[in-house]
Parts: sequence; structure tokens; C-alpha cells
Amino acid sequence: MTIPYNIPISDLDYCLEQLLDHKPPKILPPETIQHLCHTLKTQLLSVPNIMPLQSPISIVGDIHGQFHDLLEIFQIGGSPPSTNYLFLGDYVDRGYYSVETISLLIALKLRYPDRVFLIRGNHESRTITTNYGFYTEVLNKYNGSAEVWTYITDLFDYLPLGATIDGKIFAAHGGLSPSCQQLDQIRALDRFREIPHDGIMADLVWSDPDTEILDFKLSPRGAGYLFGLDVINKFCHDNDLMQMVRAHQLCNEGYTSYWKGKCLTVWSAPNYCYRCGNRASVLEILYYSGESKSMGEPNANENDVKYDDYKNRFEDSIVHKVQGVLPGQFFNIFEASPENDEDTSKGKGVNGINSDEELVGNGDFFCSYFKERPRKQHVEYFL
Ligand SMILES: [Mn+2]
Repeated sequence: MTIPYNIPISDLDYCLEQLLDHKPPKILPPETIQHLCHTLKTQLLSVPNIMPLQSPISIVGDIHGQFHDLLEIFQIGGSPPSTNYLFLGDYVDRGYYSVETISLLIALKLRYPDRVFLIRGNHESRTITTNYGFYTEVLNKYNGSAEVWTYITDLFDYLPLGATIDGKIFAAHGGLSPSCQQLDQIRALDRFREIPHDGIMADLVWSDPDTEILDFKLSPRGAGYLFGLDVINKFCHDNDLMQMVRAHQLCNEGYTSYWKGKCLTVWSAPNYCYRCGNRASVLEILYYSGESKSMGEPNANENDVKYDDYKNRFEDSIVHKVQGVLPGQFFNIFEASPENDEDTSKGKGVNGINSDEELVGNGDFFCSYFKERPRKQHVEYFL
């Protein structure tokens, strides 16, 4: 019998302090990461595939290793435990600080288990992280050892696949699946495995909404599907939901509202890959309006009577009109942290560390590994 155990709060606070109170952040030793991952795995074993959560809660989209921009989120949106957070996945790859980002999130989850919730994105996978940065970053930061990558990617297999907020909002990383009509089908999956290439679990982390279509269509990403208005209307109706919130797609303004708020994308990596110049956001769900039944279905035709009815419900708030969210919701928009900007615009290394030759070889661990990093990252919007 496995006895789940907890890590003393003082130890977790020490981990948080290592990451937060040092510049650059201190990485945690492999034994510590192993211990954190093992403990979190035992706790996640009893967590359902779809976590039933309540408002108020702030929803965070893709972070992709942009550690300082994650700290920016806590600055603008409040920090746990006074603010509840649901993170929608894609914590690693692309950015320079995947190790620190996922270490911080794991420590935060263990420290505030009832305030911080993490679900799985398509990058929380062995295959994807091998190709998009996290694996290489671990090798660079841990003296050529992939041990830490193994601990963390093993933990990824335990992450839940989605959440509901107040029973009315469905949150997942990507989108809907043609193989899934009921939330119960997701609840019944055996999620403790690598993300398969197809099927419900794959589609949840890979799919995207598409306002040009009504039904499903194969995704240009090569995994998951594009889903249209009829799909989301039926899924919401059949599961008594009013909305889907997801991440997974870069948004220039930090968010996108589809079909009058029936589906929202939240994107939380500002100046993505240190070069996209985009804004980012956190979706704050303050309360559930309780009006989903009377709001009617949003319709593609803006002249439709149903749409007018829907629109009238928004008129009490500028925010609802401008952002296309439902009552009680608000996209808190933010820009890149100063550290992010310094990475490229001033020709400096990450976190303001100058990568000049003279600084390398003076025994500074960080200088040497930054030097070995590939400076150019290929931006692929589809991942
Ligand atoms: Mn993604």
C-alpha cells in the first residue's frame, strides 16, 4: 500500500524562496525535484480527470517557460493563496526557463493544494518536450543529466485533463473531440499515460475552435481537430455548460472570444518566444451569473433575433461588449516583464546576463550554460 505523504511547509517555502528570491532563480537539486514529483504524483492519483472547481478563480493559458512573465501574472492578478489559479497547460518548451517555471508550479501546487490547479497541455509530453526545448534545457542546467526531465515528464502523466468551473464552464488546454459527446467519457478515460496520437485525450490537448466551420475538420497541426459552432453548441447543451475556456493558440491581444463568448482562448505568454510582440492575459472569473439558461445560444448571424437577445444581456457592462466575455468575467491583460524585453532587444542574454566571452569561464554556472543555448528559436505557431 502506498501511503501518500506531504512535504513540510517549511521545505516547500524553501523551494519557493530559491526560485523567487534569487536573480537568476536558483534551480532545485535533482533529489528535491524527485521528491516533489513523487509527492505530487501520489496526490494526483485520486484527482478526477475533470476537476470540479468553483469561482472566483483566475485562468492562465500557455506560459512556455517564460518564468518572469509568470511572476508578472502574480503581480497583476494576485498570488496564491489569496487568488485561486487554474493553469491550462503548456508550462514548458520554447522559453528559456522551463525548468524554473515547472518547478515553481509544482512547488506552488504542493504548498497551496486547494488554491492552485494544473491541467495537462500538449507540451506536457515526452515526445514534444524532446523536440521543443525542455529536454535540452534540462541537460544544460543539470550537467548533461536527463534525470530531472524524467521525473517531470513522469509527473505529466498524472495531470488532470480538464476542469469545470461552477459546473457551467468547461476548461481544457485545446478543445473538443469528435469522439466525445459527454464529459463522462473524459471522466472515464485512463489518463495516466503519455498523450496518445489520437482519440479523446489527444483531441482535448490539440484541438482548436474555427469560426469558419460548423462541424469538425482535420486540424492543420496534424493532431486534434478544428471544431465549429454546431459542435460547441451541442456539447454545451448536452452537458449543461454555458462556455468553454481553453488556451493553446497565440493571441495578439492576449485573448480571443469566439461565438459571443461561447468559447474563449486565454494566452499567457507575452512577447512569445521573446519576439512575437503580443500581449497576454489571465481570465478572471469572479462569479457565475446563473443566466446561462435564459441567455440563449449565440448565433453566427448577427441580425438574428437570438443574437439581439444575447447582446442585450451584455449591455450592463462595457467589458462584456469589448472583450466578448460573459457577465462576471474579465480578461486581465498584461505586457511582457522587463526581463523578457531585455532578452533580445538589448542584445543581452536571458535575465539581463550578458553573454560576452569575458563573463564565460569565470565559474558562473549560468553564464556557461546560456552560452551553449541556441540563440535562434524557430517559431511555429501551430505548436
Ligand atoms: Mn498547446
